[in-house]
Amino acid sequence: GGIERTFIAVKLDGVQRGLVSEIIGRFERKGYKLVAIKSVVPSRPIAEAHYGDLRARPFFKGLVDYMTSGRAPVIAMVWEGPDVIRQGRRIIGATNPMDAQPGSIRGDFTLTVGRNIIHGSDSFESATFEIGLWFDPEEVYNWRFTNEEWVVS
Ligand code: YYY
Ligand code: MG
Repeated sequence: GGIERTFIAVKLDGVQRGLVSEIIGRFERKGYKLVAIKSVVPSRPIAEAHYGDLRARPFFKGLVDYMTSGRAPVIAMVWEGPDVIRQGRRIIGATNPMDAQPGSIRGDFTLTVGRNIIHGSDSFESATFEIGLWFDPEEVYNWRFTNEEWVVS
C-alpha cells in the first residue's frame, strides 16, 4: 500500500500491435514513475522462471515458446509509486479479456487470454522476484519527480 515497485511487461503481441506508447502512457499519466525499461527477448530459463507458478498448467510450454520466440521483443519495465502493484493490476484488467473491464488495458484492446498483451506482478513477493529476474540492480535507477507536490499531497 505504500511506495512500491512492480514489474510490468508489454508482451510481444502488444509490441506487434503498436500499443507500447499507449500502455506506457497509462502508467505515466496516472502519476507513476518509470525507474527501469528495456527491450528484450527473454531466454528460456528466464521465461520459465517468470511463469514458474504455472509450470503444471497445460498452456505452460506454449506460453514459454511464445515468449521466447523472438517474433518481437518484450518491453520490460519497473514502475514505482503508491500501491503500484495492486493499482497496476487494475490498470491492466483481468487475465481473461472477456472478464476485463472496459477502461482497463486488456478490456480496451484485447479479446483472448493467449494474446492479452501485458504482464503485471500480482503481489509484493512476485514483484520483488520478477524485478530481480529481469533486471540487474544497476538497470533500475532511483530518481525524484520534481513535480511530486503537484501529484501527491
Ligand atoms: O497474471 P496474469 O497475466 O493476469 O495471468 P496468469 O494466471 O498469471 O497467467 C499468465 C499468462 O498465461 C496469461 O497472461 C496468459 C497465459 N494464460 C493462458 O494462455 N491461458 C490461460 N488459461 C491462463 C493464462
Ligand atoms: Mg500472473
